[in-house]
Amino acid sequence: MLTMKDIRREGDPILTEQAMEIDLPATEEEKQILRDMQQFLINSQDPETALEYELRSGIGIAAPQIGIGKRMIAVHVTDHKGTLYSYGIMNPKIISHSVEKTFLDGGEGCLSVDREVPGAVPRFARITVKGTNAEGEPVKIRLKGLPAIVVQHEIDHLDGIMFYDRIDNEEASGLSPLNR
Ligand code: UDB
Ligand code: ZN
Repeated sequence: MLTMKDIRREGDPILTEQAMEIDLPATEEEKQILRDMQQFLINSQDPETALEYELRSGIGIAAPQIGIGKRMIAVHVTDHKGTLYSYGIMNPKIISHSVEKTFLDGGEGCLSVDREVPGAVPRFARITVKGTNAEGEPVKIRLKGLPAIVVQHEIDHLDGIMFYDRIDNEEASGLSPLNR
């Protein structure tokens, strides 16, 4: 079972590296890692399990965060209407997105970051994502709102990008290069 001690923290080089595409069909080991990531999110959202193992309540996780430089993400998140969006995706790719941007009020945090970093993180309001699930089936998912933000945050981890790299901070040092 994955716990917080498996989570790589800020400063670990794997969090700033590009993750590798997964050769398909995925190996049984790769599929199991994806299921373990999904189970971590479920466990972390279960009040009793979270308390027992001191888990932060996670809504998404990317393989580099557990030390695996491969393109896999898991999300397990409920939107404002109470609909559950639960996916494990290999080689996720945003194939289209809105021009409109959105951001979380109160900014973003990260399981790999043990401090608060204030500031709005611009994200596409709507995305379409393609990839392959843990069963090896192709998936194509349209998302908006919080689930869309989570998927963008997780795909950024596969590209070595942290949420604070996208904060537009005009006062300190001009716009972040990622927003230009
Ligand atoms: C999270 N959770 O899981 F807007 F009901 C964060 C942590 C780091 C605070 C645990 C979170 O933002 N929960 C949340 C947000 C809402 C409404 C709500 C619950 N992550 C996952 C992560 O670090 N993955 O790499 C950070 C999120 C920030 C934006 C999307 C992912
Ligand atoms: Zn994160």
